[in-house]
Amino acid sequence: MTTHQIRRAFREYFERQGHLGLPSASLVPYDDDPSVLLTIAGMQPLKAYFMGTAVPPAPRLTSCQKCFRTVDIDQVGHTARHLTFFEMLGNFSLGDYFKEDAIRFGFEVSTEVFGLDVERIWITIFEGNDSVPGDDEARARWIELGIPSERIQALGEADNFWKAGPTGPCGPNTELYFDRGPAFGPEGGPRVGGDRYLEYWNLVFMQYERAAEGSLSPLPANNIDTGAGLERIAALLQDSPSVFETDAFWPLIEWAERATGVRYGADARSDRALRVLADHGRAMTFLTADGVRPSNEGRGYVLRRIVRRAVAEGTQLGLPVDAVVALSREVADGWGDAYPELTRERTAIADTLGAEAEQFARTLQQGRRLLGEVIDRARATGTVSGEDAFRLHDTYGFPLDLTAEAAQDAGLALDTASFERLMEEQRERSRAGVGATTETDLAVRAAELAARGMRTRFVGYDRLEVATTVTGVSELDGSRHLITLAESPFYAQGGGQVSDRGWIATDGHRREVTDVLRVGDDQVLVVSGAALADGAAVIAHVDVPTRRATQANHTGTHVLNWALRERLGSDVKQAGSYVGPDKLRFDFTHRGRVPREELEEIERLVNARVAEDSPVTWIEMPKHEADGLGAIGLFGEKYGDMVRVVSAGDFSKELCGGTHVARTSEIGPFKIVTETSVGSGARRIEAITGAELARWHAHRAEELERELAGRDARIAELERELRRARQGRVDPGALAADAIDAGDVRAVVAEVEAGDADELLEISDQVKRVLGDQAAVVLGARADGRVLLVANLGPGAVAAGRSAAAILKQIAPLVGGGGGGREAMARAGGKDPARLPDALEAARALFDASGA
Ligand code: ALA
Repeated sequence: MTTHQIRRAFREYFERQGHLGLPSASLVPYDDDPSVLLTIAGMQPLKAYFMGTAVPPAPRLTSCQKCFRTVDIDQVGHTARHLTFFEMLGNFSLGDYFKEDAIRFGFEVSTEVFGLDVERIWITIFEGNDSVPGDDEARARWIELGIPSERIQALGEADNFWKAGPTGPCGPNTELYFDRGPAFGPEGGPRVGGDRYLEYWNLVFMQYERAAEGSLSPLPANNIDTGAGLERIAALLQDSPSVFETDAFWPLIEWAERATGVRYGADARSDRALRVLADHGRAMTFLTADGVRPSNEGRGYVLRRIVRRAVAEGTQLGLPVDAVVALSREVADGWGDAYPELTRERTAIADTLGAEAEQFARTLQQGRRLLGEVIDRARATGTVSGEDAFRLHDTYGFPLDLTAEAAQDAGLALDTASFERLMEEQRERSRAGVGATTETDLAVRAAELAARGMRTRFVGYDRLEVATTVTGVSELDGSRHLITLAESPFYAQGGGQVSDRGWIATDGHRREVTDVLRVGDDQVLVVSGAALADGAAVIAHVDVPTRRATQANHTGTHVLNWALRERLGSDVKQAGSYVGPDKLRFDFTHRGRVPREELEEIERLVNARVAEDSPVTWIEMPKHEADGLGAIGLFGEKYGDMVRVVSAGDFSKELCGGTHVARTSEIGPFKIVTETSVGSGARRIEAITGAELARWHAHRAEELERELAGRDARIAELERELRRARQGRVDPGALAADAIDAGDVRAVVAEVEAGDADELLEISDQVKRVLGDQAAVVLGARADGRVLLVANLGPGAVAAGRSAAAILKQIAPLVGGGGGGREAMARAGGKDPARLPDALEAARALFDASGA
C-alpha cells in the first residue's frame, strides 16, 4: 500500500464504523491552548471535547493530523525512524465506545485493512500504579481476539500511560507492536526495547484529567484517543528498513542524491545529512505553510532551528544555501494533494525559507571559522567546553546541534551540562527582567479556580454591564483576589485584543477589576479591594471609554487587513497583532518595506471605508461554512465546532473572537504612525484612530512648535557666527591701503563677502574709520542671488560735495536695481549679480582724477 492508500483506507474504515472524518487542523494550536508550541497529536485540536468544555460535531471522529514533536529534533538523522513532522492517523470516541470496540477496531484495521500477520503482532498494556489499577480488561479483550497472553506485556507509566501535557486529559493505554524479525534484534517482545519490535499504534483510554498538583480526577465521560504514525505504518507495509525509504519520502532522498551527487547508503555521515534534509525539508515546508515564521522564540525558533540545521547539513554536502527552496517544492509536489495549503502558500514558503537560509549562511560562515578554532583547542582535553558552545550559540547564533555534531565527528565529547547551566542562567536573567515567574503562578492559580466551578458565560459582545453572581473566590494576597462570575461582560485578552478593565460592585462598594485572565474558553478576574463572598450578587461593569477605543482599534485592524491585501496582494497574512485602547499593531507577512506612497494609499482606503459607515456584524457558524465564505483567520483553528465570523460591510470577513464597533464610522479617523520590520519576511504597522488620533495631533503640534522655536534660535545663532567669521575675513586695513586718491576724497570701491545689507554696512563703517574724514566707501556684495550695494561717506567727503545717494543712483541701475538714502549713507539692491563688476567700475570712474 502506498502512503496515500493507507491514509485513505484508514479513513474509509472508520467512516464505515460511523466516524465523522475531519480535515487536519493547523500545526499551530488554537490560541487558547498554551500548553504546547505545536500540535503534537491527533487529539490536540479535540482537547476541549475530551474535557467536556465544547460539544463535538459527532461522538465518533477520525482524522489524519499534521503533528510536530520538538523533542525529537536532535534525534533526526541519527536513526531510521525519528521524524520531527509526521502524520498521525487516529480514531476518537467522545463518550461513545470504549475499550472493547477500540481494541476490536485496532485489531481489524491491523489485520484486515493493513494485512499485517497476526502472529507477529505484540501488545503492551498498563501494569497499574497507586492511583490507577492494572488494565485486566484490555488484556482480556486482546485474548478474546486471539492474541496469546505470551505476546501481551504489562509495562509502567512511562510506556503505557499517555498524557497530552503536564496537565489535562490522560489515561492508560494499550499499544500495538509489530515484530520485524530476528534481523532487527533480540527476542523478548516490546519490553526489551530496540528496533525489532516497532510500535505502530497507541490506543489511549482517556478517562482522567490531571490537575496542576498531579492529582487525577475522572473526565465527564470515558473517551478513546488513538494515534498511529502514518510513516511507520508505511515502512511496515512496504517492508522498508527506514521511514526514509517509503514511497512518500524516497523522492526527497532521491532529490538530495541528485542535487549533491552523494548516494544514500554509501556512508553513515552523509546518510545522516540526507535524512536531515528529507525530514527537516518536509517539516519546514509544512510549518511555513501554516503561517509560522522564523524568529528567536517559540515556534518561530523551532522553524529557525530546522532550517539552520538543514542548511548546515546541505552545505556540508556542497548544496547552495537556498537549496531548501527547491526542496520545499519537492515537498509540495509530494504532499500537495493531501494538503492543499502547500500549493496555495508556495510563494510565501519559497520567500520565507530563501530569506532565512541566506541570513543563516552569513552566520554560518563566521561560526564555522570559530568552531574550527574551538575544536582544535578542545583536542588537548578531549572535550569541547560548555562555555565555548554557549559563546558560539549566544554570540554567533551558531546552533548547539552543529557544535555537537562537529565534536562527535572529531571524536570529542561536549560538556552539555555546562552549556545547559549557562543557558539556564541566561533564561534566569531574562526572567528576572520580566517577572515571568509570578505570571506563571497567577496562571496556575487561575486555572485551578476556573476548574472548580461552572464556566463563565461571556456576555460582553453586546453588554457592558450585567447583574450576576460570584461563583468562586481565591485570595491572591492581602489586597487582591481571583474571582469567577456566572456571567461576565469583561473581555479576556485573546486574539490580540487586551483585557477589559472596570469594576465589580456589591452593596454599593466598588472593587476594581485590574485584569481578566483567559483560561481555555473560560475566564478569571483579578480584583483589588476587600474580599468578596462566594455567591454574592454583584454588578459587573466594563470601563466604557477604554472598551470603545479598543473596539474601534479592533475593527480598524480588520479594515487595515483588508486594505493591505487590497494593495499588496492576498498573500499578505496576519502574523500577530495588538489591539488596545491606545493603538493597534498589525504584523503581516511581506517582503521588503512598504513604500511611503503605498502606506498613504492604504491609509486612504481605510479612511474611505470608515467614511462609508458600513455596518459591522458577526455570526457564529461551523468552521467549514466560514471557509466557504472566504473568511480569513489566524493562528490555527479548532475544527468541527463553531467559529465567529466578523464582517465589515461586504469587504471584510474574519474569524475573530474579539469585540467590535457597530459601524465603521465609529472607528473615526485612522492614521498609520510607523511601518517597521519584525524579522525576515514580516512587517509591522502601528496605527491610531479616533480620539487617540486627535490627542496625537495635538501632541504632535506641540512637539513641532517646540522644534520650530528651537530651530529659530539655532538659526539666529548660526547667522551670528557666520557674520563673525566673514568679518574676520574682510580686512578693512587692506581695503583702505588700496584707496584711490581722488583729491577731495580717499575712495575705496570693492566687492566683499557679506550675508546681508547690515553686514555690508558694518564693513563699510570699518573701512571708513580707517580712511578718516575724507572717506568715500562704495561696497558691493552678492547674497542669495541678489546684489547689495552701500555707499558710506565721511563728513569731509560730504562737505566736498559728494553724495552717497547720488552715487548709488548712478550705479544701481546697472545691476537692475534702485535704492536710496542720504548724502552720508545710502543703500541699494539689485537683481543682476553678474553685472556687479560693471557697477563698481562705474563707481570707480566717479573718483577718477576728473573727480566730482
Ligand atoms: N494521543 C496519543 C498519542 O499521541 C494517541 O500517542
